[in-house]
Amino acid sequence: MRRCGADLDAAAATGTEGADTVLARTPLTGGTFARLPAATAERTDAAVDEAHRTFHHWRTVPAPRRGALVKRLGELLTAHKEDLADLVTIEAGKIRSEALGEVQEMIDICDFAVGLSRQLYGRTIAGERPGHRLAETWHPLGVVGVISAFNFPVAVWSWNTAIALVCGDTVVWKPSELTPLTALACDALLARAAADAGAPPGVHRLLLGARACGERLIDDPRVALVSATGSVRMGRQVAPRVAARFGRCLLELGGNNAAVVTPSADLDLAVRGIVFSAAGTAGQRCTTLRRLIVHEDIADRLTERMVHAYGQLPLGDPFDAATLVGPLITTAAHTAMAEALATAQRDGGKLLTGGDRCFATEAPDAAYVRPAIVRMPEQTEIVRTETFAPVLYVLTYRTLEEAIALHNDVPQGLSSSIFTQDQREAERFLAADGSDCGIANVNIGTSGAEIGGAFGGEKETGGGRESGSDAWRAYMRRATNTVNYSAGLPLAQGVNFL
Ligand code: UN1
Repeated sequence: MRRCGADLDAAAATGTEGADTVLARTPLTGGTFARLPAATAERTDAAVDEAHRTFHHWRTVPAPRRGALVKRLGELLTAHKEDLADLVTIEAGKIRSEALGEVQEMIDICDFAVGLSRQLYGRTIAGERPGHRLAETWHPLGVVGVISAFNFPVAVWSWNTAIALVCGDTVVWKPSELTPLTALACDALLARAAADAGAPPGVHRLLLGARACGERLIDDPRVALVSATGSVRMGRQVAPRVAARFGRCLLELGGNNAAVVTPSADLDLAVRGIVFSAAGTAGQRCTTLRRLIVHEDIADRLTERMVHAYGQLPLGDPFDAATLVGPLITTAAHTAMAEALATAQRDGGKLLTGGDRCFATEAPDAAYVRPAIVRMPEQTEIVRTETFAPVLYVLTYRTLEEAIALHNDVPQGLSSSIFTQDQREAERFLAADGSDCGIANVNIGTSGAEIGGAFGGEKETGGGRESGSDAWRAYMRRATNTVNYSAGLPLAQGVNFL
């Protein structure tokens, strides 16, 4: 077993976190190494104020010129890909390849947004009156408040920011308190891109801070859209507050993603897809595979192979090229995982592998934990709950109807997949009465979506869509235009008046 990187421990600062301080820390050791001033209420208001003032100019800049800013950002992200990936590993604990992948996701969304900056299409509509033209136009919306989580500390920001900027919006970003350095780096790169592209610096403001700062941001009536990624608990608080002032929300909350594995599945491919989705990123993606719904005839064979594959997963220092599983974000995440495993076992679940903590002596403040697989007799409450850690629950089914019912019988609705070589089964899973998730895949796992599709999910996942496809529409306001170029004034619906 390799040692985890403990060298940062030496640089770890002591001291406690207060409302006026954000600590830079690393899950590699659990140590802190810098203290940063948190945004005060005044700074939060000033940031929104500047973004709001800048919006009034930015919305008049032609969209392709706004695209030039995002193009420059993409170039800078490409130039600094390695450095940013280092920060992602240091602050979020991602293995090298996934950290690089996260930065690539940012570069990809910049490309997408640049193309989009020439394609913010409205449409003309067949009107019912002669001499009239009916059309719709998309206009910039306003200030977008972006609240992001630790697990994708930069990619989710970039999905929102790249799209918002080409849409003519300005952005105020409150990142997770756990990842302030990646946020500072992104903010600095965007500031440089703005200077290079001749865009005003106020298109983007960063707020490092804790809950109070986020609350002030979401309550500010000048923030037209709050795009928040995080837990269902957070979403439950944000949504009604924003709704109370008739603001818009885009929510990307918890997932409890499942894969159905049918008897016809290619098991070699399924095992690889399942292991990446369930144990990759140490189980800390919104899209992480948390439930495996396997046909009873292949359940023993598949779980045996899964347990074997889990036994081969190198756990340790995410900077080591051979490591596939890095640390959990905090020791509290390990506590939550241990509690979930205990509950599952009380419910009759059988722990097949994992759950044990490693390197506890070398790095007592870090949480290196072996990904776990638990075979469950049924879908109990703990299985229906998202635990943000690498726990995979295995359930069995007899008929596809039963599998789909089990699949959908959870409060969350983000991502899903089916492993099958039977086209009928695949199509059934993708149909209107199949998976109820925002993402439904065939023969790949639940995680690792490309940026080109709309990303998000239903039910307690919050209903928002970010990233590709036409998700940009959430960042704009739609105006319906009726233009009368005739000398008459016929009224719609045949109404006569005057
Ligand atoms: C998240 O976990 O919040 O599909 C985002 C994926 C990544 C994005 C995950 N592209 O797993």
